[in-house]
Amino acid sequence: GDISGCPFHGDGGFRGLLGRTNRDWWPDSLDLHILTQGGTSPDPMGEDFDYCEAFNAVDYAGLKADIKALMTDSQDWWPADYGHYGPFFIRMAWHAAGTYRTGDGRGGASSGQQRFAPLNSWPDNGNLDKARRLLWPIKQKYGKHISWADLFVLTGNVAIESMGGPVFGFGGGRKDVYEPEQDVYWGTEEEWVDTGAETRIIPDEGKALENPLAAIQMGLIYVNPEGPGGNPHDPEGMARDMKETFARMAMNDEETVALTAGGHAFGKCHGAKPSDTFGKAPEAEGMVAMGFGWMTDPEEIGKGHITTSGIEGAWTPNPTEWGNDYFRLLFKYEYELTQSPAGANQWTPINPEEADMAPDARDPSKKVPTIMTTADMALKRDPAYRKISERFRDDQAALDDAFARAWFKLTHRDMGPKIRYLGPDVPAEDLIWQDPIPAGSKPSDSAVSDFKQAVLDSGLTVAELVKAAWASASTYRKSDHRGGANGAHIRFDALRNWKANDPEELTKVLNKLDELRAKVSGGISMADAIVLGGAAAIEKAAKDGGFDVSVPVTTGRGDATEDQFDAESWEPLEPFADGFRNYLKTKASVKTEDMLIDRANLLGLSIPEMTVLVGGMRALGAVATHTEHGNSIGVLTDKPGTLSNDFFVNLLHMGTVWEVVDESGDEEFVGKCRLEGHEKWRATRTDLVFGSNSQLRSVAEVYAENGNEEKFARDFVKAWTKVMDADRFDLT
Ligand code: HEB
Repeated sequence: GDISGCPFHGDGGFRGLLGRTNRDWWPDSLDLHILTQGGTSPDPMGEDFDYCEAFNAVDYAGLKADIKALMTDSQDWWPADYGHYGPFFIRMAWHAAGTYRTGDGRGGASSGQQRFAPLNSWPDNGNLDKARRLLWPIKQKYGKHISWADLFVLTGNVAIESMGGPVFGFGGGRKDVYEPEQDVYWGTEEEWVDTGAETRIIPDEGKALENPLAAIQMGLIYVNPEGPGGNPHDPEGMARDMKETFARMAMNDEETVALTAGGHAFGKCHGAKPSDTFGKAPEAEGMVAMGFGWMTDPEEIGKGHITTSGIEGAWTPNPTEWGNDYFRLLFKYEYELTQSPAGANQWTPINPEEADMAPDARDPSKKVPTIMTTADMALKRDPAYRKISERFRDDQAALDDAFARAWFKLTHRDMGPKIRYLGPDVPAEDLIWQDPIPAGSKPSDSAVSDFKQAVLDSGLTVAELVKAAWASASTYRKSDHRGGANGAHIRFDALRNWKANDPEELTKVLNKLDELRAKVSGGISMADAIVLGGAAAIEKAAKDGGFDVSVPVTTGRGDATEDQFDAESWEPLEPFADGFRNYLKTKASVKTEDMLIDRANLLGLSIPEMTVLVGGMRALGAVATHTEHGNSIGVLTDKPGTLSNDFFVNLLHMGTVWEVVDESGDEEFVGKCRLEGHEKWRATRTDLVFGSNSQLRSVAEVYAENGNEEKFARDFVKAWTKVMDADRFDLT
């Protein structure tokens, strides 16, 4: 991928890592932050709670039956359109999952974030607060055995099934969190979509959608249903926005068409009244609203006078039944641009037959016109979408299959490998986007020690071996549980040739490891060999530093085959910066040290773990070759390849003064002898931040202190092992 794939590449501006945060949107909201200071967890279930065990003990059939019964158990405080909550719940599940983006793997359904700000108050999530509250009695009944996150998705599935729609399967295992995620960048705009946030793709002005964002305006899940920036007269722009945003959700054109048409086979849009007659979003509401937002006069609710998107009407004559009416009507009629009672742009069929009209949501005896949004119209106005739509119109079975599969992918995309799925409805079929890996086997202890010895005798350096193991394991991201050392995907061209990996060197190392593992009796998988090579190197480096530490390796990794590997889907995993290897491809729209923090977060590391890893890897010489000072930048030691705390000692040494290397644009620094002025070291922002930032400095000091040398070595090995094992879901 080129720079456009960089999750931090914007349109030239400079921004903070997190953009606009909850505190910026709602300065008055209660600050619970101070209670999690010092690492105290907000999770009431405690550390010992095992959600997998709890889920596996759930009365799954009873749970599904209760959810199904709820579909038609209309409540006066929020009556079901057509007497069926199914469509409403599908939208809830889709919006829970639809925040996923490939750029950094964040968003998605897997932690139940729709319960928290900002998502609970996104304009696009309007009235979904009611959907979640309808589910509370069921959540309460099944308690710890079903997480909110799982319940959202399962309810979407049951909704589809209960209306006769096709479902591919369900995997549970989404453990709830009890706080808003703070690591997700949602953009910098200071307005929401409904109060003036600009659309993010304007080709005429050279404006492209900033990575990793996948939504077209602040507060939307994907596109603006009324058209680009609300303009219904730009069919090309509409299709362009849909293609761009859905691609960032890992969906191709066929999946996009199937999902949109399949989803809109159900339910209706709500735009009965101008939206200024409705209350604020939940996060901004008064206390008596008890977490609800978008308050409507109860009498109006009873009459069905609801406004959500502002668009008004159903897509089909049978909004609670799966079928092909959506495509039938889309192609049968010419549609004209009209306005909803709330003033939104929408499309209405010209001269519809009575039988093609929809029932009123509260009064089945009354007939109302159906509608299409501008986004729906793209499915026939855009040539590529149209071809797919026509095929689906004429082949119901093809639509059934495509919708079921795309829905399953949508709702499970961020769960990682299939081994993380729980429950009786997990489909047997392996899917390429799950990054399947064959089961590995465990080599004998003697095979492992023979192999490690052979590696040390091979002439490969400590730095080379450590870099290779890091290149493999550090692809992991906890946001969607993809990447990692398991599978040995690093040996495929697409990954091996990432610039961060020093491809030539890595190729040499991998070839050597491959050759050596073949000589060991019983065999060792390539994935294990890469990790064992790193372990052997670190043990040697520790010994050279005077520490007798062993680096534990849990073998049993498997090797993915080429046909289990979808190279394109791995593109967003390429590191554009990896502070651990002191690598930076190009200056980005965030500070280089921000990118270290981001990567540490995706690896699941704490501040001390991040710190000790950086210091250790620098001492080992495991830095990428990317500047003229390639192999030495940040390596603040005169004995590289030895595991020592020299990086911290020398970084904090008062005998050194640092200066910016002018032509580096503030990215590179030279450390000079304070007394004599000669050059001692070269370093990057990622290095100096451990001396300049007061909090990181306090941790760096610990590792530089006399008496902590061995602690440094042991902490390094522990953090290293954590990264190597980050994707070992087979171990627990
Ligand atoms: Fe949808 C609804 C748009 C996709 C499913 N949507 C809706 C609405 C709108 C829309 C505007 C209305 C809301 C209210 O309430 O008002 N979508 C849209 C767009 C897109 C979409 C623009 C992209 C293209 N969907 C989708 C998907 C799905 C869906 C993918 C799934 C799969 N939706 C849905 C549903 C509904 C909706 C089911 C209904 C809901 C109710 O009824 O409540």
